[in-house]
Amino acid sequence: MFKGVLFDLDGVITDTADYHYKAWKSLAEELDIEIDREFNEQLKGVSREDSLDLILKHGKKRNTVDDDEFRKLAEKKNDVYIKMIQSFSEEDIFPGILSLLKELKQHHIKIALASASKNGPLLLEKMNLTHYFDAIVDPSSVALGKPAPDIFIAAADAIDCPISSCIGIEDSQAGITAIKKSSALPIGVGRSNDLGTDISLVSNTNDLTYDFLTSTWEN
Ligand code: B16
Ligand code: MG
Repeated sequence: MFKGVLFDLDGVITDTADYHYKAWKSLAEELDIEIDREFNEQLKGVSREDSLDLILKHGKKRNTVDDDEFRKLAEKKNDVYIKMIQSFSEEDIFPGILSLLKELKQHHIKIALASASKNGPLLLEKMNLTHYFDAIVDPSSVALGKPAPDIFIAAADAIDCPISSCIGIEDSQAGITAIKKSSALPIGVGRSNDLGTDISLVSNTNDLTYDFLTSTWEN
């Protein structure tokens, strides 16, 4: 039986994936770079700096931006994003997530956050979810971001569970790859077109119940 669940945040616990996209899109427009939702699939789960790097390369402008300008652009995107999430509250928790967290607690399953976002702790606070988490990994403490497995391995360590006894839940291509490499069991939130046909998927977080996790684990 699984002993721990490692949660991604943006796109799994709440709808911030869309706010990240909108904040990047507005920055990209200022730089005369066109991005769409299909391109955005590559940005999901990827750190702020790596996302900006991908956008600039996509617009063939990477060489025109020096380190100082790069830092300012990353900060600018974050300022826009922070404004967007100021009003977040319990009402912004995706359907089914609160009851899943409660069920996991009742069954003494450990819970960790494995989000690439430096804003993760702030969002959990705003949604009043911090107390459900036995550990929150600081993404700047791991050597490599998703799709490397580091953050999921660190999350399992932080809750004292062998990684092979953990389930990881993700909405991004980079995150699913990271979970697979870590040897935790992946569950995806999204479409098979984006996340693949070889893992257990839900299209709606309402389907993420303790029974669903158990049956996925046992299959
Ligand atoms: P921040 P997750 C990721 O969070 C997002 O999916 C990704 O779009 C974002 O660039 C990254 O966090 C960094 O976020 O700029 O807030 O530090 O999906 O891993 O929970
Ligand atoms: Mg995500």
